[in-house]
Amino acid sequence: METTFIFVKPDGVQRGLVGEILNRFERKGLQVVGAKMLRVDEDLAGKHYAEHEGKPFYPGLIKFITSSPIMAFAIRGVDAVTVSRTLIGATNGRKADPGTIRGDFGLSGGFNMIHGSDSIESANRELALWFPEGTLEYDKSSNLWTYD
Ligand code: YYY
Ligand code: MG
Repeated sequence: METTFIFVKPDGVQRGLVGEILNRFERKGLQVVGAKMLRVDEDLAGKHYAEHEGKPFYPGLIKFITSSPIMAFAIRGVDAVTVSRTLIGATNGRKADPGTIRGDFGLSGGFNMIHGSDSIESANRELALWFPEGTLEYDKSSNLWTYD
């Protein structure tokens, strides 16, 4: 089992896509083990996107992420990091495959509705940053019928 970190970005919240997006993770069989809605400040945005500091799109990215509330989730399951990235799709909505979140709902490179950790190391770093209080531990009974 792995736990990964995702958040619905300001465009996804503003467009009323939180339920639609979360549903994709739930129907896949993944388990929600943490959830919170918040307005991201510059400090948290900078720490979260530290790897992109100095890139041309960085200032616009920070402005966007801090512009309006987001909704964050901790998501647990077997290979949760990779499975979540597959559900999310390629960074640019115009290139993302149909059937993925970005492929189904977006046409933008920047306004791409959702973040998902790109590796187990990133997930652990991001979960510590966004859920310092930790995530929940509880049995998901349907796991018995989800994994063989
Ligand atoms: O992991 P992912 O979100 O798919 O992309 P990253 O390469 O980590 O970039 C983070 C974030 O930055 C991306 O979701 C949109 C934005 N961005 C951009 O606006 N323009 C780019 N050329 C690359 C990324
Ligand atoms: Mg990334």
